[in-house]
Amino acid sequence: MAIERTFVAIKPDGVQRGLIGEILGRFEQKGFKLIALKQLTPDRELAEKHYGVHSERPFFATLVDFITSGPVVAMVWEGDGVISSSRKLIGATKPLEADPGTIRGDLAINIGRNVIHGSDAPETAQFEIGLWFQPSEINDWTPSDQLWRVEQ
Ligand code: IDP
Ligand code: MG
Repeated sequence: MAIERTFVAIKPDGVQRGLIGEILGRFEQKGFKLIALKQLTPDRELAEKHYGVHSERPFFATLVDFITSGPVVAMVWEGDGVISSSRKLIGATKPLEADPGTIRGDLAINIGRNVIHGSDAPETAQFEIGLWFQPSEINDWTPSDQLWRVEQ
């Protein structure tokens, strides 16, 4: 597996429900490396670009209303295979179909309130990281316990 970067965001419902620590902890405990983190309320332009692939879908306007309704916690995580692994940690889009043990499976019920976003492929990860973060906001660092997570 190659070292990858992925964009993850705790949506306004996750922030409002006090789930930031719980969600962040799952990525930390897995062993991925947090290289960028900020809280912001996205404007419509950012939200419409982020969800541009869904612009023709009937739920697009309500999705943009929701994601711009309050603070979001935006992150970049780095590690071996982090893009697909994050999607597994997150679980299926419909929380009632998400496996127990996943973030959506454990913490959500409704598709429109599924608490977290994660990039679904290398191209979308690159696009979303560039959309939400300036290069100067991304921190390249080596965790002091790296030796104990990754074969050297
Ligand atoms: P994903 O978040 O698992 O990648 P996508 O299909 O990319 O799922 O959809 C983006 C977001 O749009 C979902 O997380 C969900 O919040 C919302 N969404 C997707 N499909 C529906 C729907 O049928 N009704 C309402 N919201 C939806
Ligand atoms: Mg998606």
